[in-house]
Amino acid sequence: METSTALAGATEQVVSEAVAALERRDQAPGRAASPEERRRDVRDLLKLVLRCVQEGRAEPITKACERMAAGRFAAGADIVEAQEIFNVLEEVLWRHVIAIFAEEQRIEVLGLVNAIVGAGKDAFAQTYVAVASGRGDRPGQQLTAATGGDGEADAGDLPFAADDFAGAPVRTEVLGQVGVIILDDRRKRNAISARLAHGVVAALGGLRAQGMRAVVLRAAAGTNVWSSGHDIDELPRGRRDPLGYNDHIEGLLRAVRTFPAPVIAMVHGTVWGGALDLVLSCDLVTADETASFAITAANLGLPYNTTGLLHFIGRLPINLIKEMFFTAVPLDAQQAREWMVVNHLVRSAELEAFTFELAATMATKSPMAMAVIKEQLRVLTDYQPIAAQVYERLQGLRREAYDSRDYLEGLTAFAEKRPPVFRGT
Ligand code: KGA
Repeated sequence: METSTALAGATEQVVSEAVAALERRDQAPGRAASPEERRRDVRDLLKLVLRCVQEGRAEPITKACERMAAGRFAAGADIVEAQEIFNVLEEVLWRHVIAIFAEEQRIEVLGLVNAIVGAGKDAFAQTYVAVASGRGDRPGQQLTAATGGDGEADAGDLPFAADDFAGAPVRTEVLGQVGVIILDDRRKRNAISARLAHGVVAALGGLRAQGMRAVVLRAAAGTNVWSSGHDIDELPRGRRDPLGYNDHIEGLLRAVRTFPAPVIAMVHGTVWGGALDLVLSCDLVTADETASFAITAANLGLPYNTTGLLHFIGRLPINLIKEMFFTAVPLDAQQAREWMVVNHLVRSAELEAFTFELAATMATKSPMAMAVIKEQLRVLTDYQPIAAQVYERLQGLRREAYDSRDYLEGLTAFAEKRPPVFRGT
């Protein structure tokens, strides 16, 4: 079947499903586009994707997305809202590709569509950030703010404003000098979507501005999943690093790690995949008996990034890391305590009181000393110098994995709610 014709036949359905999904996702009052605007945006983007599929090249979408980003910035539009259109369209197209095509052709078209949407999304983000940094008149554009001696930018280098994420599934509270960040996306079990990640970063920015001396990062009460990890629907479908430096989850980890006061992960419930990287990026972990921790990259066929592996190496024994990565079996709370994944394991009924008391104690200590010590420890433990060719070799190996059929199979199996069948190709 001719690929672009087959996809074009599904245009109306794809547009309607994407618009409906965007409406379900965006509950930000006063910020959301009208349904007509959404329909127009989705339709325009889909047209570009189809043109690229037909021409077999990504240039039409990258050029158009660069223009679109400049226009959106000039109109004061939110980058996340625009990025959501790419994410949703990718997700909906993905379902249609699975329904329309079979076997080899399905894999090929999935790879093609995702490379095209990914190229458009990258072009959009890069142009938006470039325009924003050139103009210098937008609240969130401290794009080149403080970089450490190691060259790693802090949360301020992220391309969005602290007040840009009113619709994120994240809430904050303030208890004296302790800030609390609450993950609250029950529908997706606190999956780390771009929206949730940006919401946490924005919340950290807000709490920092209020001079909070310690932060507790927790899931909303009453949930039994602390976080289900990276939002799998937002992972690129091959031909693109799923955990690149500019990926939202990476920005979130950097924001936590560089926050100039202690961040305590308070864990009630299960922690999956990239959410474990987030928990371990916090300075301390408290947990109750419902907590468990799994790293499920091997279930998805996903090659974890080198920075992420260094986070684990800096925090856990290598034999534990290997067992967790190779089996994807969760560590229960007791095992997590024994392996020192958690600092304190306390009964559910006492978790909040215990954690807030710990945070309150820290809040009485010298904020300057704590900020400096935290930064020293981060720099000393994070960085393992590796030669350029070694890093490039690792990237090459990873690329073979994320360009593989197994990776697409892992993602497809998750979407189809079935166990993956990996073939090692
Ligand atoms: N991303 C996107 N959607 C997710 C999700 C995720 N990580 N986790 C859950 N969902 C969706 C799921 O598809 C379902 O959608 C809804 O959330 C409720 O999930 O309602 P829908 O449209 O069908 P579910 O499975 O019904 O809830 P549950 O029975 O309470 O089970 C919760 C868990 C967390 C156990 C289950 O959802 C699960 O196994 N999720 C995936 C966990 C995982 O493997 N995460 C790793 C993601 O990868 C990652 O972080 C990286 C970077 N990695 O591993 O390298």
